[in-house]
Amino acid sequence: MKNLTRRQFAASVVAAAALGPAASARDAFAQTPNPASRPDQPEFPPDFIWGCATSAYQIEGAVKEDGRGLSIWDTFSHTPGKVFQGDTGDVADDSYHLYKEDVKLLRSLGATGYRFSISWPRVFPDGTGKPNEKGLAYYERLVDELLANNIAPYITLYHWDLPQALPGGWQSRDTAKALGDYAGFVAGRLSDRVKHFFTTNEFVCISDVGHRLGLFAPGLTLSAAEANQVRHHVVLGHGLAVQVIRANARGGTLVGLAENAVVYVPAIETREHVEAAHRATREGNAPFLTAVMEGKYLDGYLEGEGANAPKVAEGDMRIIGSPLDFVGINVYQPQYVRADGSAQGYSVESRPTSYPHMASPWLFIGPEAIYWAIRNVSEIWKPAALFITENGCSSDDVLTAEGRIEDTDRVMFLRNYVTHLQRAAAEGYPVKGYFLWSLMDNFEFPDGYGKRFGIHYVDFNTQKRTPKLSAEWYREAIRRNRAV
Ligand code: GBH
Repeated sequence: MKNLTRRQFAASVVAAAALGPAASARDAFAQTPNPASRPDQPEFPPDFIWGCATSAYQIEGAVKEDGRGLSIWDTFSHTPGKVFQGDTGDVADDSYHLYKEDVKLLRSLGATGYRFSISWPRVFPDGTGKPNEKGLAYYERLVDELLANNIAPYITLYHWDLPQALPGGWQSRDTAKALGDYAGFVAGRLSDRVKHFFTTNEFVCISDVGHRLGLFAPGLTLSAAEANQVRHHVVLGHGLAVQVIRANARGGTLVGLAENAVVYVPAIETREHVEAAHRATREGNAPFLTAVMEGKYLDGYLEGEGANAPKVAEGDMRIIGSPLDFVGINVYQPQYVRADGSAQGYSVESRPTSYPHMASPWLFIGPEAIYWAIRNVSEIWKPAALFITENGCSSDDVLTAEGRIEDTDRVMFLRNYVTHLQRAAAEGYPVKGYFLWSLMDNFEFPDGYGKRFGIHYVDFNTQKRTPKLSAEWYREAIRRNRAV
């Protein structure tokens, strides 16, 4: 007993209680707590990166400054009816001017990493051709500010803001090459200070949500065949970016991607359902992550698409499958899967209408998704390293009269997801860092400013940033290097 701190003692009592009525509190005195569960003992590796994520169009504003070109999101957000209440990213969080303040927020959290994206049309206003030095200079200032505060920059090269000037956009194969050239240029200029680059963010949003569902820029509702070709161009662009980054960046630069793979969670953690989750992970992500990790499209995907399957040129798949240094996964919600003895071998469960979600109707709560994302991807493809490149939630945040935001639901969400992240780390999967989405409220694409994902509240009239309760929670988790 006298070797236990009060907190450890309390934890052992709780653990004993969980064993059932037979295990009395007195047994807890006698037990040596499992060292892995000691609250004071960090359970994440000592060099684990704790960060926040943002993206350029969602926070920067300053859309006409210093020679920036237009992106498809400028066009889309200014098209009536496309974004909630006609909101645009014209000003957003004005981070283009307030970036030093934003770095201070990161610093006050104790963050050791910051994942942000580069606006392609700031650097190449026309998408290709002559770079705009003033645009790049902004990112040099931001990177230097981060480094001066001991925060490692993690750069996403493409988070959906395609230069409007590129003819044909993602329907053109040339855009894949343009992405590679742009990414290689930026990495060549910044790799003296930046080690980690993500080529793209979320393939399916670029291709399907933008070109098939029409909910994101450029707002097209193409045929399946055309949309599948867009998918192919996007993964090809990723592969070219990997290659040109490697060719241009200094040695030691690490390249990966940030992908919202569908996360298949075994409905029950038994061997057969775990195997079903593996199969579903490969097949359900066939056009994207599976293609990138394996350098091929699964037969089942091509057969399923039939005449609509993408046209693949000689050599494309080798480019798409360019080896990566790490895989980043954005984790929001689970898909439950179970083995069912059918020809496919598994079924993806439908969701009862009572299944709980956060303020965004699509954001179903399933903290174990973060564990299974890491485990499935690790076991199937064995990447050298993984990052959780996004995780977080929307909440109906209310500023109280005292100026506080008691986002207890977001704290609940984060605490549970990070607990499952901790399980993955404790089991030895090579997860190297976690980037919370998001540092602050921002332009939430079609939801405009109507959905808040930040751990800092932003008053969009004054640009004042206020830490929410969740920011306090995150600071404590970072300080203790464990789920709290
Ligand atoms: C992330 O995507 C984005 O990377 C980030 O920029 C964004 O701010 C964050 O989500 C919060 O939304 O067709 O009904 O599913 C997460 C995955 C996929 C969620 C597309 C929203 C569109 C609505 N997203 N989905 S729906």
